[in-house]
Amino acid sequence: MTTPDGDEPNKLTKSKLRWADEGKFLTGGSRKPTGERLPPGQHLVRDWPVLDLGLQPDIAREKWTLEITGSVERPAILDWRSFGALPQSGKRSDIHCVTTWSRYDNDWNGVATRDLLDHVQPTADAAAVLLHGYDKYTTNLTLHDFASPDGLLAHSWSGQPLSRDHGGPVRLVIPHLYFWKSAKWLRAIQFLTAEELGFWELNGYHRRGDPWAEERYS
Ligand SMILES: Nc1nc2c(c(=O)[nH]1)N[C@H]1C(S)=C(S)[C@@H](COP(=O)(O)O)O[C@H]1N2
Ligand SMILES: [Mo]
Repeated sequence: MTTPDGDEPNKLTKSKLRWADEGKFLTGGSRKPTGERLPPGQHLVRDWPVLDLGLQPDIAREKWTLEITGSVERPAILDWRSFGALPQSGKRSDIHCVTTWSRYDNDWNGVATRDLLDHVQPTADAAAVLLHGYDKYTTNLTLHDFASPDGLLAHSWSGQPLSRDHGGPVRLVIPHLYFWKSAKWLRAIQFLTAEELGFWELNGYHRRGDPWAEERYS
C-alpha cells in the first residue's frame, strides 16, 4: 500500500490499516439509542486532533478553486468569490473519528451541501459523489448522505477561517458519518451514477461509516 501520492504511509496511517485488519475498537453495539450522544466505542476529547496522510497542502483562499464535475446539469469551477456568493450557513455538530475520539459542539460556517446541490443540479441518475482533496485524498459518499441537512462545505470554525492543518481553505463536514468522510483541502466534487470507493474505503474501511452502527471496517 502507498498513499495517493505514492509515498510510504506514515505511522498513524499504517496503524489505521492494521486496525481495519484486526477489527480494533469494535464493541458489538449498533443503532442509536435515544438520548445517547456518544456513539459506541468512542471517547470524548476537548482538544481537536489533526489527522491526515501527512501532506498538508498550503492553498491561499485567492488561489483556491473547487471543481464540480460529472453527473450535474451545471458543472462549475468555483473560486473564492463565487463560493462566497452562494448562500452561507452556520451549523453546529459533533465530530466522531474512527480512531475513537469524538468532539462535541463544533461551530462551522460555509455553504450547505444542499445549497451547492441547488446550484449545480445533479442529473436524475446521479447516485454518489467522490470527494477529492488537494493532497490527492479521496472519499466517497452516497448522494443521499452528501445531501444530509447537516452537511456543510466549511470555510470557518469557531468564527475563524479554517486553519490549514484542519483542511482550510474549505473542507467538507458530514457529521453523521465518521470524520474520514469529511474531506479536507477540498479540490473537487465528482458526481457519479454509481459509487466509487475512496482512499480509506479501498484500504479496509467501511463504504458508509455510520458511527452509531460502528461501520468502521469493511
Ligand atoms: N484531504 C484529506 N481529508 C481528510 C483526511 C486526509 O488525509 N486528507 N483524513 C481524514 C480523516 S481520517 C480524519 S479523522 C479527518 C481529520 O480531520 P482533522 O484533522 O481536522 O481532525 O479528516 C479526514 N479528511
Ligand atoms: Mo480518521
